Amino acid sequence: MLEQIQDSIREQQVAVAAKILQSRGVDIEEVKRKLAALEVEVPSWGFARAGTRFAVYTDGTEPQTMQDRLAAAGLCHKLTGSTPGVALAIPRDGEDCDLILQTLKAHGLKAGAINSDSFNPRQAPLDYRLRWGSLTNPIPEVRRAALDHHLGCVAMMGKLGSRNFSLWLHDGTNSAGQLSLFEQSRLLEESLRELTGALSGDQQIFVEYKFFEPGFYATAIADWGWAYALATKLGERAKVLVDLGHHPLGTNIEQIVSNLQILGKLGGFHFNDKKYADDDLATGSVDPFQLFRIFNVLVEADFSGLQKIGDVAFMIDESHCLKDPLEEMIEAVDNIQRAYVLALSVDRKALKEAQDNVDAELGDQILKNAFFDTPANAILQSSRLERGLPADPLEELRASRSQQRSQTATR
Ligand code: PSV
Ligand code: MN
Repeated sequence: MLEQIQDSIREQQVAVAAKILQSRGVDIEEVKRKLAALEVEVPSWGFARAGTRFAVYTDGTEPQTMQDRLAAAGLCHKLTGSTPGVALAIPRDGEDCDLILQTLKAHGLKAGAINSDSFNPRQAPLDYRLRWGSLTNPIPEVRRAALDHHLGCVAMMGKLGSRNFSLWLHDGTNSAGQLSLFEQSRLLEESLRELTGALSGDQQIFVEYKFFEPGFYATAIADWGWAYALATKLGERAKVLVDLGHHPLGTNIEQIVSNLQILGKLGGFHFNDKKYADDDLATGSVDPFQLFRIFNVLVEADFSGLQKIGDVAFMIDESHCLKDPLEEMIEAVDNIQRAYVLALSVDRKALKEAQDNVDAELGDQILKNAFFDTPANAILQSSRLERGLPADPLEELRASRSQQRSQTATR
């Protein structure tokens, strides 16, 4: 009975949504079609419990192994229908490609970007001396071994059928006397040229930047300008990766996105949200309007033909410290889909006219209408139901977990 009432309310809401969109010159079926085509890549590390620099508060229920993490990713995809690709961190997820492939397949998944994590100390020469960096480490033996690790990751990409190499380096300095800035750049470029030269077929490398941490004085790739310069030097295969958490407070990220699109160098995103620094919170959980503004730019570029949405890699990179990691991942996917629906619901013709007429007030009202007055839930839910997915994946997960708990309790 309750379900029937919910279904009928949903139907009415969808009919209203269709009318609202129609009044803005937007076809709801087109929005649903685009939404269904949006793939969001989830990181294997995001299914584990993360922490701050102070502690990791595990309660024993979190995935510990690659197999556990991919099982959780499989569940995320089953519930959302939108996350078939999983970004892998090497060596954390192991280096046994057959085992990784088998596990991915068992859960209906595919390999996403390969993250060549070279920040965790391991066997010599990649031991404590990684404190001086990886690809810019002034100790030749360490630098070579770090580069070899990256080349090993490229070899794994071939075996796993992964297209994208996500490059983030922990390289940086804490003071001006530690390393010449010129030397840091020279070593970086030399290493990256060899790395990029190893790519083949349609493989690409995404250069990620971050203005601080762990280098607090000068990180090797601190901002989008330098990431762009490197991507340009490295050629066609290299693009820039925008991690939302890697900017100083107040940065206009959507402008960086549009600039990179104009320059033909936007590779993709690491979605997350922040309040103060690289907080790695669920994307859209602190500032959903920022996420909307970013999607607004992406949709405009898609419509104008500058860059198709399908050519952008949508990846999540979050650190799930407090909430249940799988739940927080589903929350993030939902927030991304929501932002996309809202951006697709903008009255583009009216916005263009307002901008041509320098009617800034009207332009802002048009964006605000789309953000605040689009029944996004109804659109998202009906699109999911049409694809045989649960209307609310988070609620579905919670319901199935509580059912499992009560079954175990009565046994
Ligand atoms: C660094 O802060 C980063 O954003 C990079 O993408 C890493 O690969 C990721 O976090 C995982 O810690
Ligand atoms: Mn990142």
